[in-house]
Amino acid sequence: MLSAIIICFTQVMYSQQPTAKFNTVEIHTSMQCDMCKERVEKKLYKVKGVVSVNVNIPTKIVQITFKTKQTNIENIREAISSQGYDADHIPANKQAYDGLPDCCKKDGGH
Ligand SMILES: [Cu+2]
Repeated sequence: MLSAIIICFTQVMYSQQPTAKFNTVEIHTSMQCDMCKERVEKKLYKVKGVVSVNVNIPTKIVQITFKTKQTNIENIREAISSQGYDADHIPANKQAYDGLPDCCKKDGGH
């Protein structure tokens, strides 16, 4: 009886594996501060399929885990760009960038 339950459980695990594929990527951005971090995190968590977002401001790298069936890295880069930040080879959306506070811009008033 117990072994039957174990076999059943194992089969469920195996049958679910192909549908749940995740990918973790790192994207280089032009984020400057914690405000940028919040802005980008908020946006990325709205992207369907994104399961985790990890922003590192000192390195400006965002680590994102997503479901490969629901989204892809290009989509995610576009989402970052739409908030006014460069994402790897995709430049920041100009309108969004112009709307950022000065401290969040690349030359940041420094
Ligand atoms: Cu900022």
